[in-house]
Amino acid sequence: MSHRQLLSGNEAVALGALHVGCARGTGYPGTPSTEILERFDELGGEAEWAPNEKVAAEVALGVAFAGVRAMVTMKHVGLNVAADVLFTSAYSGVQGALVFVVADDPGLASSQDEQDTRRYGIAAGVPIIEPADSQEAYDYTRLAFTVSARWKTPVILRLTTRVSHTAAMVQPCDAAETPPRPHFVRDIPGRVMIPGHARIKHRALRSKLAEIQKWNETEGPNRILPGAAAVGIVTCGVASQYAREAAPEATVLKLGMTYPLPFQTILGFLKDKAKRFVIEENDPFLVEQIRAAGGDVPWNPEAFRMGELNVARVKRILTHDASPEPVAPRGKPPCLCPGCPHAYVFEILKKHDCIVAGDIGCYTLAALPPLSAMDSQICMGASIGVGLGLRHVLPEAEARRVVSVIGDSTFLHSGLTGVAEMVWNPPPFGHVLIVLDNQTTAMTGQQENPATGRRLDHTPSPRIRIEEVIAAMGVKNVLTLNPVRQAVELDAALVKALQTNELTAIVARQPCLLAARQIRAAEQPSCVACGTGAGG
Ligand SMILES: Cc1ncc(C[n+]2csc(CCOP(=O)(O)OP(=O)(O)O)c2C)c(N)n1
Ligand code: SF4
Repeated sequence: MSHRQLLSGNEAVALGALHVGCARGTGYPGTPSTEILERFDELGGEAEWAPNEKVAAEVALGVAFAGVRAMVTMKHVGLNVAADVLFTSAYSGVQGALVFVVADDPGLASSQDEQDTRRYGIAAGVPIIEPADSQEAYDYTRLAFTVSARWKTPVILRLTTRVSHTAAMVQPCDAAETPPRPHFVRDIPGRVMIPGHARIKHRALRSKLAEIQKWNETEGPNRILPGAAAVGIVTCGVASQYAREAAPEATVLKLGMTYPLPFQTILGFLKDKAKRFVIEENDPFLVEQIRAAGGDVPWNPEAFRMGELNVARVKRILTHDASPEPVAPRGKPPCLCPGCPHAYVFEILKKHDCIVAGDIGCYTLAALPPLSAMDSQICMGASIGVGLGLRHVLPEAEARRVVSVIGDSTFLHSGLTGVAEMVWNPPPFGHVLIVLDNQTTAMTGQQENPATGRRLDHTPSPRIRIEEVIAAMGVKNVLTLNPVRQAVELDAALVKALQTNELTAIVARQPCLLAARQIRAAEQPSCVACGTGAGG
């Protein structure tokens, strides 16, 4: 008998994927999903960070086309980047199995929006499975692979922050599955999605979904937790835990597969209940569908669509308590670490009153006081396009102050096409791009990226030189400067660039303070091993 283990939901997903014979895990870091692939690697699984979520999903799809099992991990906004792959892979289907593990962030603990991944499942026609705790994260990961392999379709395993990060006991299965052997079977009409093929595959997808729905009615991971007949709660994911604690007397229908929904089961459950509720985190995804199917369930007040739920908030829903919710005490605002190399760059940008089209990373904290030196941040890679847009239309004096600022990981995630735009459609007064290369993906916990020269497990890989790529794409003036030791030169270079009508890119390279030791150790292991310190 395997030992019970204390695991976070993310760790349980990694273990489940390993035990079900997942041949490769791919992904791009993003809270709250990041630890899944790191754990999968530690457990001996084949894992890689890809430059972005779209590429990660494409690699995983290729693995699944080879007849074996693949998972791709990301945070909710990552699925926006990978959405093109999601939608069409639902048509092509897979030969082996493909699970999109997507972690939502209700309450925006660490994200730029609060979107609900389940909308993607319904839009793309991809089944969704939602665990409520670590045991289910383990079990449902296995189930997601099984459903994917059986119906040859991608499946979304939707996690939320509390499920991903809360640790609970997990009883793993005794027998790990023997993975299938990779083998390519040609299927041109099935995988080349020209319109003639795609029309047929769309019909096939709808038939598959109808079959999966039937299966979900009878064999799906849905449970009725008995209680008093008067109150019926339909729920899923972590919200089911809060619902049970808030109303221990209620009868609960806990749904494990939330698309396609088992409507007969749900309507049958609701039939004899005097009071009916739907408790779910984020959007009214279940409510909308149940009402559309004829279920008489109330809308919850709009306030409960935002933020995480908890037992107290669920009690409010159940008692129709519309009084103002207590305001949580304000925590200490986050800030750049003292001595962070990013701060040196933003001091200079602030000094020259630059209009900064910013991006996502640790450096986004420069938008907050005391620096207050970033003017926009929308999504990964947007700094370059937004900066160019501003430069195109602002009056000269303002246009010349616009600078796009992006981190190294973000640049390789989705900045390259911004540079293509900059070279292709340059604004009349040129543009200035600053890449903050701190040689790590600091914000999500120091993951490697294609410019660090190391892979997910920190072993060496070819390194992409950002300045060489930018120069090769046609930017005329490309400089690399150390923002800490060459702050004066950086200041002068910026002033000069703002005055020309040319394109300038400055790579500001200095390791993140917190990652510097590991970077030195990885680059000069012998110095660290002998205790003299890197470069000493
Ligand atoms: C589409 C998408 N994927 C992932 C994330 C999570 N995320 C935010 S910033 C970031 C990368 C930050 O690295 P870098 O640009 O090198 O800046 P640093 O934090 O090192 O300063 C990641 C992975 C996100 N916000 N959006
Ligand atoms: S973790 Fe690194 S990049 Fe982030 S604020 Fe601290 S020093 Fe700067």
